[in-house]
Amino acid sequence: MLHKLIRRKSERQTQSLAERISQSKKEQIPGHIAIIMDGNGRWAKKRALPRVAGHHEGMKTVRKITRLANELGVGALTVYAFSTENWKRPKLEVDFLMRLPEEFLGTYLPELIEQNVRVVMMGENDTLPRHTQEAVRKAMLATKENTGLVLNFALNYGSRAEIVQALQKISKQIKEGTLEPDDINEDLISQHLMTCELPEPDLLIRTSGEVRLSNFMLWQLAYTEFWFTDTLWPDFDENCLLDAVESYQTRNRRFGGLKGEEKN
Ligand code: V07
Repeated sequence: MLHKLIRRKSERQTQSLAERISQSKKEQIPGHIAIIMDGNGRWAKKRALPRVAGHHEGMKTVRKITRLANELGVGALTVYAFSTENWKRPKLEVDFLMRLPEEFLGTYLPELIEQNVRVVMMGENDTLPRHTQEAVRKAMLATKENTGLVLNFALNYGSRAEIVQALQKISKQIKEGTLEPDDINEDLISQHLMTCELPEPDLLIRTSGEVRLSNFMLWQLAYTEFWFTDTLWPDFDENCLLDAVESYQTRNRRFGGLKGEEKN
């Protein structure tokens, strides 16, 4: 009897998740979602576990959210895995974090391939440990022809450094005489950022109650809808993503018919 009750309850929950998914798909799905995955350390602390246990659990959330984003038909998902600021953390924590790409890909690359997901990365590749670079490179190579969700890992990424790098590239072209100062416009700058292949994010999610951008995609987020939640990243599940997407869809509905400047 108890078993039956428990099964019925879990069936109800699965059903309502499936229902929510199909409801969401009837409306505009954000083409690009960007996420600041905060609260892994706090999640661990609450359980008297080491911080790295929170990072590890957070990695499983990346998998879960990637699957749902792909199923919803999201075009690109950018996740902030490691910022240029994160090097200041204790060495042991940094070493652990730098092993996570390998662990993630070692475990989930086959299913990412099966789900037609394309893995890409933005950030400074050269200063990552060799083993991290190799794992990411292999995954990008193995998925480069995939046409489903683009899963973009911001790894050793900082937005100001990205803008500096773009300006350096543009300045060099001017010095060489292949570009005129008057050719500099918003499009040209966008084309020199690490996101040049991706559309701008439609929805930014930050977990764990912090309400700031922390040097994440400053240029690209100019027109993006923001969704902040107190939920810690390891606790962020399918229903949490649907909450964010539904909120985006409600805002979108309110702006129905309005395009571009009128929206702002
Ligand atoms: C990291 C787990 C998610 C929460 C935030 C911090 C910890 C997945 C990756 C990853 C990166 C590149 C890649 C494949 C997977 C990752 C770091 C940290 C450094 F190609 N999760 N995750 N990388 N965390």
